[in-house]
Amino acid sequence: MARKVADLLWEMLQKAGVKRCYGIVGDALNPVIDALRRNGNVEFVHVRNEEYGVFAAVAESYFTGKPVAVCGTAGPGVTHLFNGLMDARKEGASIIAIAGDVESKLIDTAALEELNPYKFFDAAALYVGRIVNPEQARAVINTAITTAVIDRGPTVISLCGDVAASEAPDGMHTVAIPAKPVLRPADTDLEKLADLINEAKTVAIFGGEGCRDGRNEVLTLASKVKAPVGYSFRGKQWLEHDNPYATGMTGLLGYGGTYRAINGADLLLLLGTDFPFSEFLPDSKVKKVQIDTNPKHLGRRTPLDLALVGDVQATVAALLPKIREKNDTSFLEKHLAHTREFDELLSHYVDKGPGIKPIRPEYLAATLSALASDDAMFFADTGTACIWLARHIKGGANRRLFGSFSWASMANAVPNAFGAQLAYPGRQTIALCGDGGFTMLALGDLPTLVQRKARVVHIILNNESLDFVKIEQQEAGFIPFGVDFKNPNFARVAEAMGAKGIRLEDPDNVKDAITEALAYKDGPVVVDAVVDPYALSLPAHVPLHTAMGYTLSLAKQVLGGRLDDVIKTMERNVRLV
Ligand SMILES: Cc1ncc(C[n+]2csc(CCOP(=O)(O)OP(=O)(O)O)c2C)c(N)n1
Ligand SMILES: [Mg+2]
Repeated sequence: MARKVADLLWEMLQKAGVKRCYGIVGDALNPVIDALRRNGNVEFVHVRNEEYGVFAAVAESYFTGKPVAVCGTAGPGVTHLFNGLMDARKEGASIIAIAGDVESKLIDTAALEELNPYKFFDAAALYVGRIVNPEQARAVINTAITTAVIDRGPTVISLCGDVAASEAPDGMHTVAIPAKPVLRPADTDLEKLADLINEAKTVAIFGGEGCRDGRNEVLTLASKVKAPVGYSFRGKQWLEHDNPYATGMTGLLGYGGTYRAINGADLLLLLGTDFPFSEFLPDSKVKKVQIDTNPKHLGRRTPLDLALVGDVQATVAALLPKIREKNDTSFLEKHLAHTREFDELLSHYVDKGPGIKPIRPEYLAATLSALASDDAMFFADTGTACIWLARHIKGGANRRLFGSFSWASMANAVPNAFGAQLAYPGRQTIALCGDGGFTMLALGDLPTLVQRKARVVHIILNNESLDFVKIEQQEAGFIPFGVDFKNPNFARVAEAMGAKGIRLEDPDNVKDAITEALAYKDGPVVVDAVVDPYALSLPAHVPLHTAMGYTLSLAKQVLGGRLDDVIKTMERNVRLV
């Protein structure tokens, strides 16, 4: 049989390292999926919603560093991909979306399911190619693959069914993918940076995702200049564990001494981070330097004294020999002490947890962290799950944490976990889900996990509310509205779907339930944990007229970096009103 355009597609994707394609088949994609079947080297993962497939692909790509394919077919199936592709764009995952297109003779005729891929994918994709002629295929597929891999983001190949089924042109179809380039600033800029660091009495570091490969270099720099090291949510897994200089996170989810450290230093080094909450970054009192591979990140969150394009590992390695060791540890000690105080504060509801019903999410998360394995992978839904992940799930050299940290979509955790589980079968994979998030996307695809015996541990924070938004509304001085709902017993629903279900209502059972869930080897397990919906929302209990002013004041305090004081206030009041 003659080689088709669709065969060429899978050959090239396979050569680029694609192992899986997540999605749903249909019309324009039928010849494409038939070619996948013939090829036999790329696994098709049928999901019940294309969006779920993209979130799974995002996590697989993020952790393996390899490109992953997703597919959806003409019009409606394609539109379901969109939210996941935005997530891929923001989280930096190499995703190649194969979008079924109407027959080429129908383009621009308002045909059934017709969608203009250029307009539609404009906000999400780094590149959109529409194959309407077999002669274009090699170049378009090559560009989609290399762009996704090198620029780490989503690209789209829009493919008409009739063209996919057409004969492919002869010729070479290899895909040459370069290794990640080493990017380092000019020597003059490195000299300027060394001077700034050597002249500063106190230095603080704030790192993000860009420290993924540069952890050792960053810690060596911190030890040389006695700098406290704070991190963004995406930097947590690279910089928190086994780090004697770690002072925690800042921002709305923050904890620890970082806010004061970065606002109180002479010089702040922003390393590989695009931390978006400018109001937590210092003003001109503190000199600021930013290092990032992406020039668009430089200076957009805060004005800089020096901006360097480079990857953190190569740049800091080149910098280290130019740095004079500092001996004064008092600045570092002060902020480490503050971090320890904060840790004690955070442990309050963990320590008291066994005696409090409904279950405190802090206690649930901390128990999970303690019982999970050293190489567990944790995923959190956007919502309060992120707060508990940030504060109570401890990182480790081989632990991994992921979420929709930059796009902030709901319902990401379970599909993320599924993708990671397929890439690393058998490794402990835990999704901390909101009940809103679970019912939005995860529930519909639970049968997919059952069918594949995918070992995803779902821990549902069953608070019968969109709690994160409830907190947001209160902090902005609104009366909570549109945020409450009723749930079924998710453990029973899970059992009916063929998964293992565990209903958890009593704090005395937290340890046993989590132990049982983590030990389950036969497929997905759903722990339906009925948790305290007021865990972080004291103002809900306060009379309304007081609540307005009070919550506004709380928000301002949080924005002013006084999260510790806010928590102290809550600690003292939450059970009294
Ligand atoms: C797709 C999407 N819709 C809406 C939002 C706004 N939003 C952010 S968090 C949240 C509430 C999440 O509720 P749930 O999953 O129950 O988690 P909880 O905060 O209650 O733990 C909402 C509605 C969003 N980020 N993404
Ligand atoms: Mg909820």
